[in-house]
Amino acid sequence: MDLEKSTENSRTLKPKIIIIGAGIAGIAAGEFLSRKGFTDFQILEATGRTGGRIWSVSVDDDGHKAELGANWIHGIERNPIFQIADQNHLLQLRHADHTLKRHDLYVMENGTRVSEKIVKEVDFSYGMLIQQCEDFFVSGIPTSDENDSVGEYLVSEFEEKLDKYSNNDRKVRQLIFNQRLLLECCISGCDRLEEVSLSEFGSYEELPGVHYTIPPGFEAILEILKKSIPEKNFCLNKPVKCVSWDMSSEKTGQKVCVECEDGEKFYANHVISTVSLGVLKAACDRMFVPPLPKDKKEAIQSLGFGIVNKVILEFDEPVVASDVFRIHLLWDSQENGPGTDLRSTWFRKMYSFEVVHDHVLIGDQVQDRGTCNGETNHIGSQHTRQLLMGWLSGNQAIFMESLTEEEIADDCIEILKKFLQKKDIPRPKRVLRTRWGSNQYTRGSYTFIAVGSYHSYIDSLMEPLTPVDSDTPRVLFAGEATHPTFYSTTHGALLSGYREAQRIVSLYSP
Ligand code: 6YU
Repeated sequence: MDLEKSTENSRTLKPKIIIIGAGIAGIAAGEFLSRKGFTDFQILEATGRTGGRIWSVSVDDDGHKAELGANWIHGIERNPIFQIADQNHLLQLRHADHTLKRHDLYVMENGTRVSEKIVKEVDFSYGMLIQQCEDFFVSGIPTSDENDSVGEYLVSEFEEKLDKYSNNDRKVRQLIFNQRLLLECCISGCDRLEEVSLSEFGSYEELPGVHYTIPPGFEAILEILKKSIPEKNFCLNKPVKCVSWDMSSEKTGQKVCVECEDGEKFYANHVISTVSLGVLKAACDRMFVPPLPKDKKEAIQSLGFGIVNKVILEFDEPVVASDVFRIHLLWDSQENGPGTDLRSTWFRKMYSFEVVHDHVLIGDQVQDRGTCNGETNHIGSQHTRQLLMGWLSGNQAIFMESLTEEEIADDCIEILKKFLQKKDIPRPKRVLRTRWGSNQYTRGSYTFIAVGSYHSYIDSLMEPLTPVDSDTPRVLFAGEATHPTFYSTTHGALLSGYREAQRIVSLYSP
């Protein structure tokens, strides 16, 4: 019998589907399939937990959470994550005016505080320059071939703006600008902005509206999506080794074989892969048989996938004054070149410490003085715990992964002593740090369009694999890296999961 014809007939039946990865893209795909009555699917997840790069951990017994991965809902309008959070009352603890009650400090290495007026002036110029970077893509303005990086553009344009300042005034502005570059590296997910394509920078679409955190934890979004997926459809601790996508199984009429590291095989009509771009970069050659087409491999190799890590310090007593939200670290200089001793410089890539939780313990009771976006009240001098969080990216971020928690604590104490000009910073009770770079099932944090790659590569990345003798997509690709405008975000990942599930559903709809 003509196998393809038999498959065409079976299109009236519900197919068997394998989803690789239980991050938000995989869970969204499963939720969409369930909603459409496609119940015959399995989500194979390599690790022992669902969520992938969404990972909320409890920091006490009172429900306070710290985010090891995704932190903010990036914008409100048209953001499906915001819609889920809002409809399910996950943002109720939020107080819109919280940040008005606390302020940021901008401090130089010698402890000198920089005036808000200068910061605002630099921020204004910096914001204009970022806008200009985006305009190259948005308005189709060509960039110069030799100088197509966000880093080079920002540095050379800012140099010009600095021309009218001299001495200390110039130095302070330069330090604020340098600090903004470190922050931008974390936003873009790169080591240096010289890696980020200027011509493609504006392809990322920023959604309007504020950036919320989710007080019960970002994982609460996943719990809501997971409600429509039966538990039996999840298969944890099942790392997939190989996807054979041009294999005919006459017995089953199903065409894709997914082989796991433990040797177990799953046969399916369709597979949705949601593994990260980092995993694809490291493993795509051995993961797909036959090999991926040339243009997809080129896209995988060329698109950027950087490392962003967090360092979270839990103190048993307040370190930062209760009216401070964030300390911006204005380092004197960056020592990033080859041969730099990372052991003595890694922390210079951290651009701030922010207070993520600050609560007072009165006997057995806990009163919030403010989560990331929470309310701040002065409640006297009872026992106060404080959580500070720092971010860093690139080589320094991967180096930090190799340090012990004691070493990280030692270095952070020195930073706080220096910038706060305090002799007596207590030892943190706990250090939590992420290791997204060495996590073998992530191999980095999120996608950016690197110099030499193109936004159109995302189209190649998401293109399904269809055997030559067929018109039926067998392996489909979702995950944040496959969203054309919202790459690097949770909403991009979620929408990509819906998109690929819909692609399958539409094959079976009359
Ligand atoms: C957001 C935010 N946020 C901070 C940090 C990180 C990320 N993001 P997953 O990897 O989750 O799932 C795949 C699963 O597959 C996983 O469970 C694996 O274990 C499994 N797997 C792998 N291999 C397997 C195998 N062989 N077999 C079986 N299973 C396997 N997003 O919306 N707000 O604040 C941040 C942030 C530190 C690490 C973020 C944020 C990114 C999201 O977390 C991420 O996109 C999604 O969770 C990915 O979900 P997924 O399902 O696709 O993969 C140029 C330019 C400008 C553009 N950039 C602007 C940027 C704004 C975003 N950046 C800031 C991000 C922060 C702060």
